[in-house]
Amino acid sequence: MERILYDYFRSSAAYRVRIALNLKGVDVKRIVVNILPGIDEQNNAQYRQLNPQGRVPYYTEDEFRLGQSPAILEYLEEQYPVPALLPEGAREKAYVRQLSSIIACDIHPLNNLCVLEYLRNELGADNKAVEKWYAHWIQEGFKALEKMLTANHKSGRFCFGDKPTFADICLVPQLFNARRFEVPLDAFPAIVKIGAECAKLPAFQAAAPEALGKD
Ligand SMILES: N[C@@H](CCC(=O)N[C@@H](CS)C(=O)NCC(=O)O)C(=O)O
Repeated sequence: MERILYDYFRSSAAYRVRIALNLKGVDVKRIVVNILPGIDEQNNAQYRQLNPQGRVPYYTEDEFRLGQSPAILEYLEEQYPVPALLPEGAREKAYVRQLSSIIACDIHPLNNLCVLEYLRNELGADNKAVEKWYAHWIQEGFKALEKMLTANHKSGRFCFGDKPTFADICLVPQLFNARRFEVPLDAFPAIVKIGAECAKLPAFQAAAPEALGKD
């Protein structure tokens, strides 16, 4: 079977999938789709034919094709269950998905490349305004996450207990973005601490944009 990840080193959604694949020890061939503004390989007819949404990540196993990092994570969890990246128990799983969704559904879509380009090109926002927008949505989401990670006894080394889950897989790329755009993180010590724990694991290290270099 040939597994392919259509990927871009600085895509945080693709970064999630790379971490999960590494944690589970699933080998893939990486195909780079350069989404840098001005290059925009995601809009090439050939790529659009494969993935009509024109985004990364996109994951294939022979003829099986899947977009959307949360769907890919769920698929990998079912298909390659060891090590588990969701805890046992319906409520525990739902809690981890809740943390992940704050990032994947509420923070990330507002700060996506095409949204920032729309603010700049269609609505006339300058860089300062775009940076303010970017930081605002990260901080809004992180405020809630920080409270949740400190107000209960569910977190440990990681967002839930002492093993990495989907929540950490979503958190680390979002932290990378926050640092890249110099969003102050002083108000989020629990998030920063968990990020540092994740950074000790080879699976997270190998998935990091800096480990891949500029594609
Ligand atoms: N919800 C999607 C988001 C995918 C997504 O938007 N990826 C970005 C990179 S992080 C992208 O491909 N952007 C291209 C564009 O905005 O044109 C997921 O989680 O996979």
